[in-house]
Amino acid sequence: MDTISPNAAATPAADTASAARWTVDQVEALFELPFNDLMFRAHSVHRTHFDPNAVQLSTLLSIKTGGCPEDCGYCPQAARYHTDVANEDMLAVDEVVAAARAARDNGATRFCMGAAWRGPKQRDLERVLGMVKAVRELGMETCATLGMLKEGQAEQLKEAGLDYYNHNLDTAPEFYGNIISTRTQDDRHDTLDKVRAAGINVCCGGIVGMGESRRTRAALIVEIANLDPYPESVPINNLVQVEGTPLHGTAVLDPLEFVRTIACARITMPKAMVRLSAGRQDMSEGIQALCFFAGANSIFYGDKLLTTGNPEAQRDRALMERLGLHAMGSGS
Ligand code: SAM
Ligand code: DTB
Ligand code: SF4
Repeated sequence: MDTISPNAAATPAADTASAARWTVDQVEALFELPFNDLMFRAHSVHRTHFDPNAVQLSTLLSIKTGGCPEDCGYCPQAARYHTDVANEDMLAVDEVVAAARAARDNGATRFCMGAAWRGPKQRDLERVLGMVKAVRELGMETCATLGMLKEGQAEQLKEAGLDYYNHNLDTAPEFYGNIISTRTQDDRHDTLDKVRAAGINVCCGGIVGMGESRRTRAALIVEIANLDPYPESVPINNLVQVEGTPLHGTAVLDPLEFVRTIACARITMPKAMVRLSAGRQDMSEGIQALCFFAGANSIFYGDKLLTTGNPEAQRDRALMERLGLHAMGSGS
């Protein structure tokens, strides 16, 4: 049990990966704590499990951009929305290796390759396997996000040396149909199960700021935290509003509510890497500092996410320096 809690409410039966079962009421109660109580509790959990001043740096690369057949309401890469994103063929292995080397030389320890697919075709997967092997040879951790996987594909990725597979649940079950209609959350769970069964680390998070309620945010955190075991890596994205997507023009989330979401992820998934993901470009440095205090210990590092902007690496280094944060080494 959590003895440092300033408030005995909302503590699950245990805090181990497989035993804790959170309820939406419990997590909503966390969201509703006075801000200082929530921050104290989240930071205390964070310190118990991590060096509180270490931040892991992951760099993203879009290896296949645009033209996606899915209809995710937030995404600039869906073929059906008219955004400024130009479709591009899949990159060649050597282009990816060059980008990964640059990311490594800039201080990133993990390289994440994203593709605008519903799922990879076998021929496309084969080129990705070559990318994974080559990036690993640079001494970096590898991550891929390629959409839904078919039988046997996760095993091939594992065999190539893939360390993490990113596949987000994105939002709570009851809100999912408002955002995406071309697949169900069960489809997402099916791929997450395949990734877990293949022995690849699971990276699974979601997006907030899509017009959902606080209870829906709590339900998203519960859904992720109750995966058994919970993911090794949990990206929390703030919606990046892109003109031409259905969610463009959504009321912007109170930044302190984003911080609360990070805190709830930390409390419910004490040993996971919690990534302060998309949305940092429009976030003040003060809010980012609060996110680190609340338990975020990973960021996307580099001037671009997949198609949208991210703070320049130089600016992130300066922020880390001001906050006395250091980069986590590879493998940590
Ligand atoms: N196509 C694959 C899929 O959807 O699983 C992989 C790439 S997709 C771009 C990866 C994740 O990026 C999505 O699951 C979503 O969480 C996130 N994402 C996409 N567009 C976003 C946006 N505008 N703001 C925040 N996160 C976004
Ligand atoms: C994740 O949770 N966020 C990243 C990564 N996983 C693949 C993607 C963010 C994408 C933001 C919109 C874009 O740049 O296209
Ligand atoms: Fe396609 Fe992924 Fe974008 Fe959805 S989030 S439209 S699946 S690229």
